Amino acid sequence: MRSTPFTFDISLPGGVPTVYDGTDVFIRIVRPLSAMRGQYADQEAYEALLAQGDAVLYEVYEMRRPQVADGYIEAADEHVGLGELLHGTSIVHPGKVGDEYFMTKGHFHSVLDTAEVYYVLQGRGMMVMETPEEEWAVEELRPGRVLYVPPRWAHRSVNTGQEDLVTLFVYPGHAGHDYGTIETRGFRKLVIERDGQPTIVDNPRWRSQE
Ligand code: S6P
Ligand code: ZN
Repeated sequence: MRSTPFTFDISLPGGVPTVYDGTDVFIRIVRPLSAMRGQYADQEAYEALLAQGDAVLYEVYEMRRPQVADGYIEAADEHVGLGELLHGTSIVHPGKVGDEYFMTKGHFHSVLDTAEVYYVLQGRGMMVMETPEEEWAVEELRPGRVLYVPPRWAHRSVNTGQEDLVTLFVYPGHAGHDYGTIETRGFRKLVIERDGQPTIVDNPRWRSQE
């Protein structure tokens, strides 16, 4: 793993990073439809789509960074270098489950007090966000836009367009990921297509932390 300055290119359209002198520098995470059980409001549409095949909803390419013992995050069982910045591309494919757009699982950072920056490279979408204090926000994503996700805000990318939604993300190496809270509660807001337009609606299955 590199401990000297390095560069890489992100090919567009597509968002797949290219490194010229290494093959194992990116971690590639692929999330299929089957990894999203219980997350879409229309369970029937979910099962019907899954029956047609386990489509890939999104992919993440994250640059490997040093893993050191003093950066162990117990809550996430992850080892990372304190002071490192994790970064890479997130690619959400276009599509819908019923009238709800393809989206990421979404998460809080295990170290809640860590932020993240997103830069939109391609496509159209929304970032759905909320805090444990039950504030919520939705911001539009379009090429050239930077989104700052402050500490404490859970975040989920939603692809509302016809092509891949490609973002570059950067966040602290010790942040870790808490997926369980969102898996249990869902987000307060959903983004669905209504009259051909992306529309923000209440999640009927959202559960308060109380
Ligand atoms: C990591 C950052 C992104 C997401 C990616 C996939 O903190 O927010 O790299 O991991 O967009 O989303 P998720 O919710 O499956 O991790
Ligand atoms: Zn994150």
